Amino acid sequence: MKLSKLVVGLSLAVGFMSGAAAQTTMKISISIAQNSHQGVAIDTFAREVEKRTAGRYKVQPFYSGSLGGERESIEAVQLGTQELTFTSSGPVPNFVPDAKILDIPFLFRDKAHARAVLDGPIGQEMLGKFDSKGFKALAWGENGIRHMTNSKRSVNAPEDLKGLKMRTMENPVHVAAYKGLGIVTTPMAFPEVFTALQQGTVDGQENPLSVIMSAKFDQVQKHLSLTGHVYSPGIFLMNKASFDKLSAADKQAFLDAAKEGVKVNRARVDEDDSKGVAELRSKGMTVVENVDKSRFVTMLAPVNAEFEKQFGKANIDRIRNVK
Ligand code: EAX
Repeated sequence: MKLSKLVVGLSLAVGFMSGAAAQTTMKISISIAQNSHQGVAIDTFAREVEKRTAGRYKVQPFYSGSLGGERESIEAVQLGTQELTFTSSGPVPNFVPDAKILDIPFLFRDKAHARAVLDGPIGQEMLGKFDSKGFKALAWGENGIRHMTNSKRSVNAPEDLKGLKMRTMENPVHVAAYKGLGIVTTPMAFPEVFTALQQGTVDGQENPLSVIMSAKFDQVQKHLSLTGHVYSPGIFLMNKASFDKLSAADKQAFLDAAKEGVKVNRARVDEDDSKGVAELRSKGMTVVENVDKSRFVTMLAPVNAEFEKQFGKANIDRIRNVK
């Protein structure tokens, strides 16, 4: 055994013998199942925090919205009744309005573009905007590229969406855009979606393949169209006061642990995207793979003009122009 390992082992043992008085347990939550791209993110984060702080901090993961949906979890993190959450950007603009710009449909060319933006100066600046709202945003992760499902008909073109009743995230940009596509929008927290689809309260919903599979929406939805209409960022959020209390070294440990979580999170999204269509077909879904996205973009022109006014065309172009 290496001497360093022996020293760590001994100090841990001493820690336990003295009652390990310094151990702090924190909660982290996701709204979807453990067996998912978000599950691996928080499980890895928890393991890495424990390892990197030599067990002084323990992170307890909660899955499937057992602590509430994403909006409720973000609220709890802001208040400090829960230290951490991994969430999609869906309800984030209700807390940090500047983040709205990231949810514009067809803003990113693909995942590589989105990752480059989020990991680059624009994404890092955006993480800083959470500070004044009671959060420490540890890192951008990924929810994925969103596609539409419904129980009524194959969607090949935007005209097919007219009158479809769809659950949307509680996100003002999404709601405006989907209305522009003729969809009847019903914002709803994620934990309620399966039942709403099952009971026919809504006809459809939209989510990345990772979410569609982990939530087993194939059991309650017949049609999937690879609309790829919007990229959905994920984010590791921590209560600001809880983060500020950490030593400089522990702060770094939490930031690094989040980075490790993001790595496996993105790798799982890639895996899900590559096997998703075959898997969902094998479960009985009808999949339209070749969707003419330009027709959706054209239909969204008036809504996009509105977004340009609201967020500034230069700010949107800055994102679009990242190579
Ligand atoms: O974060 O609410 C949603 O549709 C989200 O994409 C999902 O809960 C995963």
